[in-house]
Amino acid sequence: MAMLSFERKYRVRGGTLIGGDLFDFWVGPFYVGFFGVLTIFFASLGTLLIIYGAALGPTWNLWQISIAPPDLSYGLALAPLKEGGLWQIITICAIGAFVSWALRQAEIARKLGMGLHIPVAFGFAIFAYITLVVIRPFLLGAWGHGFPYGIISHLDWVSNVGYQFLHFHYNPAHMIAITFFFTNVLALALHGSLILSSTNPQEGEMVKTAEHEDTYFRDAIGYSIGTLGIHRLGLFLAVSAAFWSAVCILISGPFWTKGWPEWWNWWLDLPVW
Ligand code: 07D
Ligand code: 07D
Ligand code: U10
Repeated sequence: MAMLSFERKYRVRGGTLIGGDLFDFWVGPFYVGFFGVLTIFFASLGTLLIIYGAALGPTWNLWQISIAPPDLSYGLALAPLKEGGLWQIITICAIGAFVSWALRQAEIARKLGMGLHIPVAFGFAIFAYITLVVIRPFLLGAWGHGFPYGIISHLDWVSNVGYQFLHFHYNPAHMIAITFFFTNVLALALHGSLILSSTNPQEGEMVKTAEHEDTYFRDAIGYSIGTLGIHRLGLFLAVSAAFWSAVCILISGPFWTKGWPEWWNWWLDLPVW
């Protein structure tokens, strides 16, 4: 109830980036806005095209449905619909939907007078996706380097591309990205457990304060990053994971064509030996 009355109070005009008052309304709980309409348009068109692609294909098995990018021989040209053209239009729809979603996040944040942290953070995920299906294929000279849109087929793509570089674990940016992912999990586990341990006490016990939380970590590891700091750290870890993921695939091909284990020869080649 508190939530509903708060929403009523803050459901005010303004904050839109484009379209003025035209789309400045809600449908049920959802804020619409110009970018909400655009999201629905791109997401619906993209989904319908995937369904159309599935109807053309050999299977209705959800796990096996796959919309492949064009053959490498098409280079950076447009391909016929049934030979990768669908993939190209679906890619445009996906980027359109993701970017519109980010801009809708920005409009909602502006309405509420909040910071733009959420759309900026989502921007890193969009950047990773665009790296995979636009920037890297463009640098390699063919849309065929993008990944296919299918649940199992996109896993095959990851494995194949990994083995093209012999042993993808030796990719230094992949190492950094994985370390950020793992650190992010550790940080969320520590934070989630700390908050529950202090704010969800047994019956009859008092809810503890930020001082308890700080003291816990000072006692345990000599330092507390603080209640605001842990959220800054979490955001940094998460966007860094996405950023270094984008870097690790961007350099694979366009900037390094041999196996990744060989990259480490610079160490053996140091003149000090
Ligand atoms: C929990 C938020 C909810 C989102 C969900 C995903 C769809 C796709 C479409 C049938 C954390 C909704 C899924 C709308 C249906 C069709 C055409 C987010 C949460 C529940 N992957 N991937 C998955 C995507 C890439 C990889 C699962 C998307 C890269 C590996 C799901 C993209 C590489 C594994 C999925 C994308 C890669 C997966 C669970 C886009 C490197 C798994 C995702 C747009 C990043 C895991 C069968 C999840 C799995 C898995 C979706 C890109 C690798 C189907 C939308 C090319 C190794 N991926 N993925 O929970 O079980 O995300 O696969 O870039 O093991 Mg993938
Ligand atoms: C791209 C998703 C963007 C999503 C968006 C939103 C919807 C809406 C709607 C739910 C980036 C989509 C939203 C569709 C849904 C509703 C309503 C996120 C993206 C915009 N790897 N590897 C990574 C590990 C190996 C290889 C990244 C680990 C092998 C290749 C990450 C291991 C080989 C590529 C990572 C491991 C190999 C990667 C993925 C372990 C295979 C990439 C995370 C423990 C033999 C990919 C940018 C990511 C990459 C990538 C982790 C193993 C190959 C760091 C932990 C050795 C080819 N791997 N990997 O990028 O960097 O998320 O992509 O062994 O391309 Mg790897
Ligand atoms: C955090 C937090 C915190 C909180 C929090 C949270 C982080 C301490 C205060 C939030 C965290 C959680 C709630 C935890 C769980 C979250 C996750 C694990 C993340 C993953 C999330 C999901 C899997 C859910 C995904 C759901 C989504 C994206 C919603 C889908 C909604 C829509 C598609 C509608 C969007 C509305 C728009 C664009 C505006 C326009 C709307 C309309 C016109 C009306 C609706 C019209 C339709 C539905 C048309 C149909 C078309 C569609 C759906 C497109 C597809 C087409 C098809 C044909 C299928 O720190 O603080 O607490 O809570």
